[in-house]
Amino acid sequence: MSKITLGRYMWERIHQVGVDTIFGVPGDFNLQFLDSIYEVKGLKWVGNQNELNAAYASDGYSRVKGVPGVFVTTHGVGELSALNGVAGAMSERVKMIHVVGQTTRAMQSNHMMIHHSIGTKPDHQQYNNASRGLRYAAAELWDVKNAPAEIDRVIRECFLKSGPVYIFMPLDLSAEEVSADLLRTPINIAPEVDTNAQNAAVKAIMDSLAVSKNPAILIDALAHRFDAVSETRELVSRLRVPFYSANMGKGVVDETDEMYVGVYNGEISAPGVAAACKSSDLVMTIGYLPADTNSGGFSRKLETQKTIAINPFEVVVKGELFPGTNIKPLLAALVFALSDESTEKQAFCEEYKQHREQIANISSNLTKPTLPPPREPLDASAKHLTQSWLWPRVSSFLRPGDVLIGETGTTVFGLCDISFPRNTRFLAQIYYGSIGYATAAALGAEIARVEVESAKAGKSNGSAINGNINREKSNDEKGGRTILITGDGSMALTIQEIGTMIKSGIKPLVFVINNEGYTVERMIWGAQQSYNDIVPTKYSHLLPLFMHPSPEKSFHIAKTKAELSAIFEKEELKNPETLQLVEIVVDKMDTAWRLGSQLAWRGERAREYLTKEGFVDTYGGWGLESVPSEDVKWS
Ligand SMILES: Cc1ncc(C[n+]2csc(CCOP(=O)(O)OP(=O)(O)O)c2C)c(N)n1
Ligand SMILES: [Mg+2]
Repeated sequence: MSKITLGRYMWERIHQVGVDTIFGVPGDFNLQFLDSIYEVKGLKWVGNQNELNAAYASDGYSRVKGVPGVFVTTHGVGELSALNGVAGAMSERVKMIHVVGQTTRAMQSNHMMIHHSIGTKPDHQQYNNASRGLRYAAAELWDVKNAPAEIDRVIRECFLKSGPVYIFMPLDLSAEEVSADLLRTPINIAPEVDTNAQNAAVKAIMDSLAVSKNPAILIDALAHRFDAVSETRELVSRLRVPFYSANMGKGVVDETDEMYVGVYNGEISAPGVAAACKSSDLVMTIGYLPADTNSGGFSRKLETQKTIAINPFEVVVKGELFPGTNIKPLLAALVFALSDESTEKQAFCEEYKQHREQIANISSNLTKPTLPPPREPLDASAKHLTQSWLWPRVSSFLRPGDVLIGETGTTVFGLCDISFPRNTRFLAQIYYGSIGYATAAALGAEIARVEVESAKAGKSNGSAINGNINREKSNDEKGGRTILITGDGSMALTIQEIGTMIKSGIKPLVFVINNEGYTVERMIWGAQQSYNDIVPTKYSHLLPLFMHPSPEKSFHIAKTKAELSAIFEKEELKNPETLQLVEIVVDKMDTAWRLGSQLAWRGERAREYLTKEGFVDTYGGWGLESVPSEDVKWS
C-alpha cells in the first residue's frame, strides 16, 4: 500500500474535482505543504500580491470554471486578510476553498507565543473563530485518521452549498502519511435527489403553467451558482415564452434569442421592459436573488399569486411551498416533463402529455413584447467621451465567448444596460459590492477561461501560465477574451494584481475609467467633497512598473469618442498577445443613466441634489418619465 502525505492528499483531492490552479500567499505555516502542489500533475501555483486578492482571484476562477476557487493563507495574518473576499463568496454563493496553514498541534496545545498570535497565553484558534459565520463547512484537522474523510466532506459541502469552506491544516499534520488508495474513490459532488419532493414540485409547476395565459421567465444568478445554466437554457428554449434577466443573471441565457426581452430591474429598466414583464399573469423566477442592487432598489414587485419561484433548495408555486428540491435536477426534470421525445423517463413524459399540449398552445400565441425604439441621449453630439456613448460601444466590441467583468461603481450600471452576444460570461459583485473585487477576480477569471478552452480543445491540463496558452479555439468560443472594466477608485485597492497577470503571462484586456474618483459616491452625497477624491494616478506607468514585456504598445488612452473607436479597432485588442491596458477619461459628473435613475427614483430630494450638483442627466428627467412618481422609502 503506497503512502502519501496528507498535504499531497488534499491537493490531489482538490485537483480531482477540476481545480488546476491554486492561489495564495506563502507563510511559514504552509510552506511545506505548498511543495506538494508541484507533486500533483496538472496542478499549478499562482501567488498573489496579498491574501484579499487571492480570495477575489479564487472567486473569479470559480465563477468561470464552475469548480471551487482555491487559495492558501498562513495562520492569523494571512487568513484574516482574506476575510472580506471570503464573505463576498458567501454572500454571492461562489464555490471557494480557503486552506489555512496553522501552527503545529504542539504549539496550539501549549498556547505558545508563536508569531502572529495575540496575548501571553494565545488561543491559536482565535482566527478560526473569526471566520465561523463566513463559511458553510470547515475541516478543523487534528488527527490524521479522520483527516482524509474530513477533507472529502468539506469539498462535497462546497459544491452542495455553493459557497466558501475552510480546511485548517496544522503544519505538522500535513507531513503525516495516509494511504494513496483513498484517492481511488472519487468524491461524490452531486446532490441527493428526493424524487417525491421533486415530482410534487414539477407537477405544481406544470399545473400552473398549463392554466396561465401569458407566462414569462426571470433568470437570475443562483441558476449560475448552482450549476444549472444548461438546464435553464434548455428550459427557456422548450417553453418559448418571453424571458428576462435580473442584473445578476446576465450571461446565463442567450440575449440574442428571439424571446429575450431585456433586463427587468424593477422600475429602473429600459423603457417598456418593466411594463412588459408586469403584464404577464405568471412569472417563473429561476435562482432569484432579490437584493436592492439586483431589483432596482426593491422596485421589482412580484406578486405571490403570480409567481413560481425555483430556488436552490425549494420551489414556491403561487405561495405554496415545495421543500426538499434541488435546482439543477429539478430543472432537468421540468425539461423532461416538457419534452415529448422518447426517453428512459417515458412514463414521466406521458404523464404530462396534456399539460404539454396546453403549454404549446399558450406559447404559440405569444410573441415577444415590442419595446419602444432606443432613446437618443441628450449628449449624443459630444466629441469627448461620454458614458451614454461608451456602453453601447462596449456592447458592439464584445464577441461570443468573452468573459466580462464589471466593478461596483458606474461600470456595473453601464454593463447591466447593454446587450451581450451569445455565451458572454458576466462577473460582478452586484450584491456584496466590495470595490477592488473586479481587478483581482479578472486574474482568476482569465486563468479559468484559458483552462476551460484548453480542455474543450482536447488538451487537458491547459495552462494559462507563462504564455503557454493554447490558442486553438473551438466553435463559437473562438477568440473569447477576458475583459475587465473597472473604475479608478476601485482599481486602486487591488491594482497590484495587474503585476500577477503580467508575471503569469495571461492576456486580459483591462479598461479603467478615469473620472477623478468615486463618482458613484459623489452622486449619493458630497459631490465636491475631498473624501470622494482619489490619488491622481499616471496609468502609463503601471505596465513598466510591473515589467510588462511591451509596455508602450500595450497602453492606450482615450479622451474622445474617436480615440476610443480607434483603440477598439486595434489588433492588440481584438486578439491580445499580452495584457492590454486602456485608460478611458470621462468627466467626473458623468454616469450611466441607470445609476442616475436609480438614485433619482429615491425621491424629489435626490433629484434636486443630482440636478443642483450638475450630474449628467442622459435622457432628461433622470430617465423616469415612464415611472410612477411616488417617493420610495429606503430604510
Ligand atoms: C471595500 C469597499 N470600500 C468602500 C466601498 C464604498 N464604495 C462603493 S463604490 C465606491 C467608489 C467606486 O469608485 P470608482 O471605482 O472610481 O467608480 P466610479 O463610480 O467613479 O465609476 C466606494 C468607495 C465599497 N463598496 N467597498
Ligand atoms: Mg471613478
